[in-house]
Amino acid sequence: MLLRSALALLPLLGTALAQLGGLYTDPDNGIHFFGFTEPAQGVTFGYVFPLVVGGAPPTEFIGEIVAPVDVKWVGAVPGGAMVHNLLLVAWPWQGSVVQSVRIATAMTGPILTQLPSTKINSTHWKWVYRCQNCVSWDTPVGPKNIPIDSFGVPAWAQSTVPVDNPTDPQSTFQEHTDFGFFGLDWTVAHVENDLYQGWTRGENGGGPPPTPTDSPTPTSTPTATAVPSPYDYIVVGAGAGGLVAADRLSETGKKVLLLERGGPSTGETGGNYIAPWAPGTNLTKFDVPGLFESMFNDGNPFWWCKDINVFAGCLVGGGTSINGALYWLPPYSDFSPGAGWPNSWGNHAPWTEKLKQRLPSTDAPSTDGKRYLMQTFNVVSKLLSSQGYRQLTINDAPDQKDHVFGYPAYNFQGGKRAGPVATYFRSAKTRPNFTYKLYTNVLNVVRNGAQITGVKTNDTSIVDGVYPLTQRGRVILSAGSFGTPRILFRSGIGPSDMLNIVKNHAEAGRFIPPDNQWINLPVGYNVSDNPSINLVFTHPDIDAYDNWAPIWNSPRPADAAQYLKSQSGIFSQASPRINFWRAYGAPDGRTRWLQGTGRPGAASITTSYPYNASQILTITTYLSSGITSRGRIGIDAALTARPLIGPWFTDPMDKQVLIQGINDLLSNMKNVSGLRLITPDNTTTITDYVNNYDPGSLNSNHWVGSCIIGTQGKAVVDENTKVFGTNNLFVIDASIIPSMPMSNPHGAIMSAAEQGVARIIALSGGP
Ligand code: 6FA
Repeated sequence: MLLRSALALLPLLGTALAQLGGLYTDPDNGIHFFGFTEPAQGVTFGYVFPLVVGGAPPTEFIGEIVAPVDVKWVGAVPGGAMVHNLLLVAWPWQGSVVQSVRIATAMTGPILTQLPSTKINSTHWKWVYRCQNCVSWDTPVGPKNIPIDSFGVPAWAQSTVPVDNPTDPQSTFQEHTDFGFFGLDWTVAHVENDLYQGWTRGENGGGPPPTPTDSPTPTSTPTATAVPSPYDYIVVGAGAGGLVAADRLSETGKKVLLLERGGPSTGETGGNYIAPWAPGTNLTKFDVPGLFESMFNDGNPFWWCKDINVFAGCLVGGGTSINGALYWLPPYSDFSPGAGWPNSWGNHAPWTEKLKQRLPSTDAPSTDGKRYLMQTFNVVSKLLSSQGYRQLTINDAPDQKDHVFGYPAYNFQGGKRAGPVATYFRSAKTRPNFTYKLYTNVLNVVRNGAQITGVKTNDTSIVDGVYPLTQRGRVILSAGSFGTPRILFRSGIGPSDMLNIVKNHAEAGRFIPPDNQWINLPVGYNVSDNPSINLVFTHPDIDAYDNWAPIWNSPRPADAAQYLKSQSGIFSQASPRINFWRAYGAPDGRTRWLQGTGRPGAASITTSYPYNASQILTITTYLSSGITSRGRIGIDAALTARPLIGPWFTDPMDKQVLIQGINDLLSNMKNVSGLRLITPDNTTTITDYVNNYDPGSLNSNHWVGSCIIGTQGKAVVDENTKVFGTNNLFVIDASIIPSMPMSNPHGAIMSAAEQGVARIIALSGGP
């Protein structure tokens, strides 16, 4: 991560697992609905149809949505998937409910009528409606309908962020903050026509509710009958590791399925979260590099994983779609035996070369080749030069990391975020043997002892939510340093304390293999992350860029216009303006490296000094390669993934070296006229500042090592990235990396993925 840490825990909204709906009677109107209350915000969705008479299917239904007032808009999709489907959207506005039908393609005139039991009180709003001509419709991909004579999987979506113009029923709105599906047996969601017609006239109740035998019981098994055809490779997670793996696997011509729990990110993936100043473009928040800082102060941060209590991106691209995009080619030492890699990984350079061919870096991302807002570079480079540092093009000499500084290298192309999404994912999608599914959360692998036969997901449109493997098929977990361990725990792989948490969980406990099939591996141990300490300065030359606060809503007009015109200027770059490294020997005989990143602005300032807020800059100092501290991550009783033991400064030598590095950096500040340190101020020493630093703020979100590569007994995966004790389960993501890379890690992760996936392809016994 760059400069940010999850000071506050993200709210736990709950995972969007599909569950079964059932019969309920609304006491306000006596209507017998078939529906479901989702567990995140407690929004209820109900539907009821008239009976099928004389073979003529009904063309309409009555529905309702009941939502807490905190929920600002709700969408119901009875047909079950968001694309080419009937979408009904409603929100409360000044005592009324505003309603609309959304569908991109032709429909024979849906008629929406609000029924009288619609109401709003101090805690909830309720929309009861009749939807005529709403059961079937045409789409560019053929006719679609609500499957009223079978089992269906209606979808729902909602947001805690209001629509853009609440008086306009066709108002635009930002992407939902939560969504899900539930299973419903539409065949029983019908009542006598007379009763139904009475309800359409606003009559209350009447008639007995359908007998229990007519209605689905919430505990019954879904009757989804679709069984997907088996895949040769299933890759779980579309992040830094997963996209490299999926693309390379699909090059082999084998049948590859990529499952991603989140939704689209950049415009090319279907993302549409666009700043108010870029209407009509496909330049989403995830495309525009200069919007990076706005990831952390947005009212609708749907991209963060809600069930991981540090920052992690749950969308296409994973962390690479929301990060600062600092992209470093790894030095030799990152993959050396000394860093914990198996000897057979020693000659790693060709794999980094493959990565570089596919995704070159740039340190001048603006399309006009110029660099903007460079005052921070100028000030900090003066400080470093006077300490014997020299300037390099960093990625031209990855092995030179002592006393060097340079312009930040990014994964941007054409002034936009590129990363693995605009490269590996783009090419995978062109291949007919490659399939990907979004919003598909993998819960566990399905295994029979050592053999994995498929993955279980939240997809209720297929039998048991399971995507099967071919007989010699393989699963590759790429769900990240927290996501992959959780899937392993839920699959009965890991330390027994974590597996027992799963076993005791009401839902997950039903699917964990029996104890005698548990595989005891150190999943979650050996975790490291860079401890990072922020130093805040002022200098009269600095333009703090309004501390990045207005960039989403009201940026400096000329900068926004320049970017819109040609993807050039300040918005073509994320906030960092300089990076540097220095090596330190230590009394324990190890070498550790200090990394620094400088940028205009500051995430937080604690100072007794008066200061000019328009002249602030931050240097984040990290301890990187050579670090010896380790922590542990795991899950709690709600299955939220979280650090159990923080990985920072468990070895005091790490802290000693970082303090030394900071003192050295500050030692000759007087050589840079006008440079003033404001955080920490003169009320504390550097040692006390580091000692008293909030442990949560030490987090860099560069987590590695939770499924460490190495030898049996010490590691989770072997030198071919195969999980010990299994025949066909592999891991390719940050979690296999045995120790902190030299720099912000996504370059090293993608490079590791190149070698890892090549080993999987070459390994005998596969598809
Ligand atoms: N790394 C850098 O190199 N440079 C940076 O500037 C940088 N900045 C940041 C940063 O600013 C933030 C806020 C964060 C959170 C991280 C940063 N990092 C930076 C770190 C870098 O992004 C991560 O190290 C890197 O993305 C990790 O790559 P992995 O492949 O290990 O994991 P990802 O998180 O990228 O992807 C996991 C994917 O799996 C996600 O798309 C997720 O939605 C999906 N997933 C998780 N569980 C799943 C499940 N059960 N089913 C299906 N999909 C799942």
